[in-house]
Amino acid sequence: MNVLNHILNNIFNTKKQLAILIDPEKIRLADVEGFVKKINQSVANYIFVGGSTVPVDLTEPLVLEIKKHTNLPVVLFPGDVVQITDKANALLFLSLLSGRNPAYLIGKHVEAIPRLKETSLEIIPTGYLLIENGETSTVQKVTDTEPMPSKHIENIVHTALAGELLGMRLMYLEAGSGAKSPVAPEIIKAVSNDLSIPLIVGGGIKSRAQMDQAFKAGANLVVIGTALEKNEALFNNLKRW
Ligand code: 1GP
Repeated sequence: MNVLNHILNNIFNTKKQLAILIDPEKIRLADVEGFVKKINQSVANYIFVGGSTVPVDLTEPLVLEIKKHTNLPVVLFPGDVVQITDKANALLFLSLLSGRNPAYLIGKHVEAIPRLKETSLEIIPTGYLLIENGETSTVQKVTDTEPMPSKHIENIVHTALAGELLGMRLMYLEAGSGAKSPVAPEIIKAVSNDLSIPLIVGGGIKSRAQMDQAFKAGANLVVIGTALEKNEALFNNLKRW
């Protein structure tokens, strides 16, 4: 199964898409089965796995455990090279275009090559834009970069387009894990109006209404992580589109 084609086909068929993000540091292996069963009963299309500060060797056992309980594609959303495992279906090969830290623009990617050369993982070049939302996010701390001011919408759009022209196949607008508020609809709308590649939106989405608002503004794929970790009852609102 090719994950990028799957995403593109769904967009072609005007289908909304949801990914549930599981952070290996935030779940015990014993709880994976129950959590994944709830994902299976929801409208989710993908399971993303990753986190900003995941220690070595937590990702692979988690991916294997998830795969025991679902047929959904498992996509790595790594904070660092050590989170790469070929047990997943695909890897978002993220370049932090909002920042100016060369390590997260190209350095980590070079470091990842010895691992990637040995895998058959589907690798999806993905532009990643961290948008400011009033507090310091973990991504900001870990990558030592500044988020893009949310007022500077034109600059956000230009950065996304530069990523597209550089050959990125997906663009991810990120408010930060557990953000107080998600990326503003005006930003999503402006980026999606000009962008030709699929637009992913995540960070701080805590309700069905916020998810629907992101789709209405133009997101093709929404990511929810923290809200479901904290409140599994939210799955009840994700059973149908
Ligand atoms: C974080 O965009 C993802 O990198 C998801 O964010 O955990 O806030 O849902 P939340």
